Amino acid sequence: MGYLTFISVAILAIILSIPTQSSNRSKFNDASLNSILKPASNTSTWENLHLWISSRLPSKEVSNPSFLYNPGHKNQQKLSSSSFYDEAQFLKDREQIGKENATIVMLVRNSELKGALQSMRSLEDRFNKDYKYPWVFLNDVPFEQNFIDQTTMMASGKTYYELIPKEDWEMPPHIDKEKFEYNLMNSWDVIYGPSRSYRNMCHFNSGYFYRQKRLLNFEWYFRVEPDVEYMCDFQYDPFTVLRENKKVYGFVLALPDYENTIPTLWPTVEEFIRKYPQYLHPNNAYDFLTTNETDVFFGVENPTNHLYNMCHFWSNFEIANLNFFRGEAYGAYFDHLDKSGGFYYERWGDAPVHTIGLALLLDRDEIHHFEDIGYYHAPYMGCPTSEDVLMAKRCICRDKAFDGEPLKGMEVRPPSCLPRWWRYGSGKTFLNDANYTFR
Ligand SMILES: Nc1nc2c(ncn2[C@@H]2O[C@H](COP(=O)(O)OP(=O)(O)OP(=O)(O)O)[C@@H](O)[C@H]2O)c(=O)[nH]1
Ligand SMILES: *[C@@H]1O[C@H](CO)[C@@H](O)[C@H](O)[C@H]1NC(C)=O
Ligand SMILES: *[C@@H]1O[C@H](CO)[C@@H](O)[C@H](O)[C@H]1NC(C)=O
Ligand SMILES: *[C@@H]1O[C@H](CO)[C@@H](O)[C@H](O)[C@H]1NC(C)=O
Ligand SMILES: *[C@@H]1O[C@H](CO)[C@@H](O)[C@H](O)[C@H]1NC(C)=O
Ligand SMILES: *[C@@H]1O[C@H](CO)[C@@H](O)[C@H](O)[C@H]1NC(C)=O
Ligand SMILES: [Mg+2]
Repeated sequence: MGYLTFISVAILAIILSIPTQSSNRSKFNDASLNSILKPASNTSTWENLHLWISSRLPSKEVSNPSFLYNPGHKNQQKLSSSSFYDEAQFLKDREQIGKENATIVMLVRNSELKGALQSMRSLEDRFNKDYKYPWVFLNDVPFEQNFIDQTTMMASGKTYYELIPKEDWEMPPHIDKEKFEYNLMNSWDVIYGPSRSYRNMCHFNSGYFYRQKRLLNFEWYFRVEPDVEYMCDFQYDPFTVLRENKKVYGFVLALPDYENTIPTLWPTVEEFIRKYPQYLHPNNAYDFLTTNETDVFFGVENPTNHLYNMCHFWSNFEIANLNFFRGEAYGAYFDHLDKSGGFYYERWGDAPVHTIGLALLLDRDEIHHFEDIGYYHAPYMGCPTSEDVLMAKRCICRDKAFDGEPLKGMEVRPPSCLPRWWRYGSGKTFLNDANYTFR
């Protein structure tokens, strides 16, 4: 047995002996152990463990733990159905490899643990295991210990669990409660209309996620939802691609929204445009948002009685720069919308709100369509079409939705807005245009 192996095994024995002395996690004699297993709600399990372990182990072993579960290992403890998992497993090397000032972020409920794990597994396997970007989890109620434990184990990078302050989540005081209740009760025909929490969620995702304290530490975010799937290997760092190509926002799918969720959104946007013309970018994508044609989507009539054609980037997937949202222009835009009350009197989604803000306030060339990522959120999917790309990136594009319904790519089929983006947005371009010179 080599010297280093001996040390590792000795440390293993010490570590394993501590938790196994008791089957009740909340009853350790050592006060510091109790604090690890019942962390203060404002710190993550990972941070507590890291602090505790790093104060006891030589740094070499911490960065290269050799005590993960291995049935072939001589000193492996015996497992039984009542064995509690070994907290030392949290101790993998979570040092970030990716070079960007970036994090993955998921707003999620405790009840969505399984869906969260499935999305995490997919993104870790396809992308993040090679980069180890941290994960930030946001919730309007405290995360349960089980949620923290399982998602921390699924992550390759560090994990942070944040409680959203009440004033960032709940209805702002200027909303007329009676009008709100009345409209809520009378919105059965609106998708997610009668749900209070859905309105809080859309309001939060429109104007508050980027102000959360933990996210102030980062410049870039990758938004992830429970129950989504990434269907190709990334093979590159999308944060780097956006930064190097001077992009601010990246999307995969673009679709029209339901008219009855946002009856007064566009008139409110027009007020904003009149009031703050200085914030509009001269090379904006206004023409992507508006349609003065009767024939909009492959023969589908424009359903609206105003110029907005309902097209939006599907915001359950976003890779973007937080500083855009934290900037003066978006701030003025969000405040204007928020004051109108439409997030609560109607059921404005964060997708059209983000999209209109992006399309008006940015140079349209700062918005990037990721055509090669392969992404599924029920009921739609976007997947590469080139056979070469599909094979090189080991894509497995779904052909059935979770419910068994046939599923086809949503990029150019009705009612996709992507063709509009190519025509009126930033066009259909290749990032490495320089190498495609057609004569
Ligand atoms: N913490 C918390 N997260 C929420 C709440 N409501 C929604 N979310 C999260 O917000 C995101 C969007 O909610 P979804 O229910 O997926 O809404 P959606 O994508 O429009 O609709 P689906 O088709 O059901 O996916 C998801 O990441 C949810 O986990 C809530 O009340 N609390
Ligand atoms: C663990 O300890 C707590 C606090 O002392 C106690 O309430 C709980 O019943 C114990 N659980 C088991 C399984 O012994
Ligand atoms: C967590 O809360 C405790 C008291 O509740 C406080 O002393 C500590 O500074 C907080 N830690 C962080 C990282 O905010
Ligand atoms: C990351 O970005 C944030 C927000 O722009 C900034 O405050 C922070 O200093 C940056 N961190 C690093 C390491 O550059
Ligand atoms: C829309 O088209 C009609 C008829 O072509 C034209 O008169 C009108 O000015 C257009 N409106 C806008 C806002 O472009
Ligand atoms: C284009 O090709 C040249 C060499 O042929 C290479 O150095 C360069 O990195 C390529 N540019 C891009 C954006 O791929
Ligand atoms: Mg969703």
